[in-house]
Amino acid sequence: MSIKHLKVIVTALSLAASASLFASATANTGHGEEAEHGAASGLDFGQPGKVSAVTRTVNINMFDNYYDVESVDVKEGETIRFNITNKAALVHEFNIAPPEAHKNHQKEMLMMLKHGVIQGNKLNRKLMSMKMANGESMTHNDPNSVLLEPGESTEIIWKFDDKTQIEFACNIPGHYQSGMVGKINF
Ligand SMILES: [Cu+2]
Repeated sequence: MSIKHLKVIVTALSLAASASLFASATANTGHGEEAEHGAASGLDFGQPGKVSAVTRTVNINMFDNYYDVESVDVKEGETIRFNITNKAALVHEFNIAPPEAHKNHQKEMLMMLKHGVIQGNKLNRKLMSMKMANGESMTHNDPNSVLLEPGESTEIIWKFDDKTQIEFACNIPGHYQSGMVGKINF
């Protein structure tokens, strides 16, 4: 066997290993449908992008309850860096996903609200990291989404793979409905 062939096998093995790591990491988010759409997100409508592939930076500021950007034009296959800042008085989310995924995520956000993970202007990150009695947890660590307290900022680098209908939205109960949602236009 040549070195070249060996390399191919090693790469295939490490890919398989990271794929199963990713699967267990998403399963650990523990919130049912969320885990499913999290796992599917890489295949369905895009994937976390590489820094080296970023073509553009889009600044998104969050207010109560809206984004200062109403839509973002992207090209198929483009990788965009979103610089997200919460300039509001309350906690908000920036989540890139198809409309039906937002709808599912809203149920989980309602749970997080009920359990005191989201408390108006604060996130109980300690509670988010704890396992609940049923073995689930309320971590919020999907690659396509961030939850920010007032004054916090972060970035998401996202590669838009295909022309599925995608929106960026905040799924904290009532926010999507009051207009905290924007379109990704291909
Ligand atoms: Cu919001």
